[in-house]
Amino acid sequence: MASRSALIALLVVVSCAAAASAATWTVGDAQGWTLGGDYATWARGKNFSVGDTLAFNFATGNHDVLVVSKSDYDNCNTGSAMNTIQTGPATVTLSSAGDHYYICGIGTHCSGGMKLAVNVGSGSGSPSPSTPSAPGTPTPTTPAGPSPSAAPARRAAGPALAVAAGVLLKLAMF
Ligand SMILES: [Cu+2]
Repeated sequence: MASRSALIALLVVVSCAAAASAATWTVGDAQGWTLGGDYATWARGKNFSVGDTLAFNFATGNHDVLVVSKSDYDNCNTGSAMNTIQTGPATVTLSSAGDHYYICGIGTHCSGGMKLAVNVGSGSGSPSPSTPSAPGTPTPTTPAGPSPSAAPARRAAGPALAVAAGVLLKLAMF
């Protein structure tokens, strides 16, 4: 059946479109949240936006994530964290612009390098539909009809997701 592969292609496209809306940043990339990571280097040059997510990959008990102030970050003070996440892997949503600080509260891990500072920009995260085109953002908007996967339809991610869910259900019933 040709329709079936087409549907799978649609699913792939939908997944890509959904992922493009808000970024998930895996802290330390493949290394994860661990001793020996260099999180200043990791964060450098990344454009964090409000609504993005930080994913801290660690095994529960080995590390944790403390949300702290700048001075606590600078001094590796684990005693006055604003929030403590002990279950790994952990995800943290960047809900406001500005500087955000995270340290590990286990042992001397923070002074060993398990500390992360991110600067969240205020501009790029806000959805403003009237803006003509953000500079440097490639947006293929014309959905080419018959071509299989040329133009991902980035617009209707919500409805498309619903469709994809239905498709998955149908596929599961085969
Ligand atoms: Cu740790």
